[in-house]
Amino acid sequence: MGLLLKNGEIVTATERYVADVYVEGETIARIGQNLDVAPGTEVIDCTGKFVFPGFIDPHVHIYLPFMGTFARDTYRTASVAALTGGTTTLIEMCCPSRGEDALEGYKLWKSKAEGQSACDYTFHMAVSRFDEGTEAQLREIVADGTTSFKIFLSYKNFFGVTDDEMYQTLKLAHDLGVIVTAHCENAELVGRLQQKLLSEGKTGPEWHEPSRPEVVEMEGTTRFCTFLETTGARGYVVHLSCMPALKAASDAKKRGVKVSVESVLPHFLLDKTMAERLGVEGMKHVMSPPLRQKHNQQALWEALAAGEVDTVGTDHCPFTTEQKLMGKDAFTAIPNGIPGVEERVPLIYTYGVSRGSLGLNRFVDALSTRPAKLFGLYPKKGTIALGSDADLVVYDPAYRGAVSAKTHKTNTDYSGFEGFELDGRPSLVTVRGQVQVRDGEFVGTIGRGQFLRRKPELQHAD
Ligand code: DUC
Ligand code: ZN
Ligand code: ZN
Ligand code: ZN
Repeated sequence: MGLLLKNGEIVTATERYVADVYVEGETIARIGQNLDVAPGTEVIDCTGKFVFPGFIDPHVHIYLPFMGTFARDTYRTASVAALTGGTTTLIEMCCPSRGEDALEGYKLWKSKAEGQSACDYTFHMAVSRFDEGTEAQLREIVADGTTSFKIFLSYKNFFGVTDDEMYQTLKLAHDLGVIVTAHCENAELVGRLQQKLLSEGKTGPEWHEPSRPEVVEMEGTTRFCTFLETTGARGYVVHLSCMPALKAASDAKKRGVKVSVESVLPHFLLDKTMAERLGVEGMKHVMSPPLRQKHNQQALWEALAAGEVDTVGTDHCPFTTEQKLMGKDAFTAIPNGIPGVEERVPLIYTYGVSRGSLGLNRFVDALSTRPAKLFGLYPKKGTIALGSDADLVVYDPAYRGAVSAKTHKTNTDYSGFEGFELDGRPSLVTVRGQVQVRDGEFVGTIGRGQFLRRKPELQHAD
């Protein structure tokens, strides 16, 4: 039985037009005016609403042992939260630590998602160490369809790689046609600054940002781009938060380095003063790179509109108030992370599109189409076209609401965006043709989500 989304305004990265979309099975079968459909077809009236391609969050953490604890979501909670917020594909960071075996870690991460996800998913494979066995393992992981890597230039004791390991990872990635995503902060400088601040008795969450200042991120970004240039690999800077780092990436792009830039939801809307709030209120706003001075926000919105920031992810990483309190005696022990997978689409719509600083096409591009293109999912995902997966978001711009931890689906007792207004919400969401969200509520099936096997991109021979 088919599904007809009738008379909505279809928005892709390049187009806007009113039409009907007919879904047959898992894919988009017809697009046109006043489509005739067989009896028994479910017809949804989308008049006055937008129809967007399913949104893709290119950066989430779900299963994550980190800083002596675990991030709180499971695939069940994270995928329901994602779908409620219009995200139909998750790209999770698969992050075995330096001491662990990469292939074992990969299997473990996959097992956490298997049969548990309500939306589709895939992984960026973290390379936390590079030794004799690594290349063969990574080749196996790429052959399984995971065609993007992740490296951390920070978090020395958990996942961080040395410069030489970064070189080897990028060289292999170039040979395999794999893109490498990178957390760009200088680990040695962060370590030294943390020690210095703690020795001065500066232990509160307000010292988190000064321990990872903008120059530390600029250095990491510059170094990553230098290594990309040297190896010819394709790269992607994750969660870029400030202007000096953006300049480093943009300068590299201009000289031909194949680098793309992601910024994440918190850096568009939250600022440093939130982590300076007293006690646990401050701790709730600790993530890395840290929330910055407010002037960066306007600049990030402008860079997003101009396409200098390519994508918007979340770095979704949920911890509870109790977990945050692990850092009550030292900011270095606060689990880093702010959840946002549920709020990314409606908040970027509200504070970008609705307030006039972001066009609708670019909104779809940054939150769906470009992640799909960069990570080998396009045109199966990331657009509304004949033959594409019927991952569709009917967005009701007339809805008015606000973010609240009381009603959110993420498994935390607080929201970093508490009280933020929402102009509109996804009213209906489909995953490969199946309605998973109706009237803003999850009505779907856990286990509907599939692991997405991707292909490497071998376009050049150098
Ligand atoms: N930053 C966070 O805030 N959390 C997870 C990992 C990261 O890089
Ligand atoms: Zn990171
Ligand atoms: Zn992350
Ligand atoms: Zn090349």
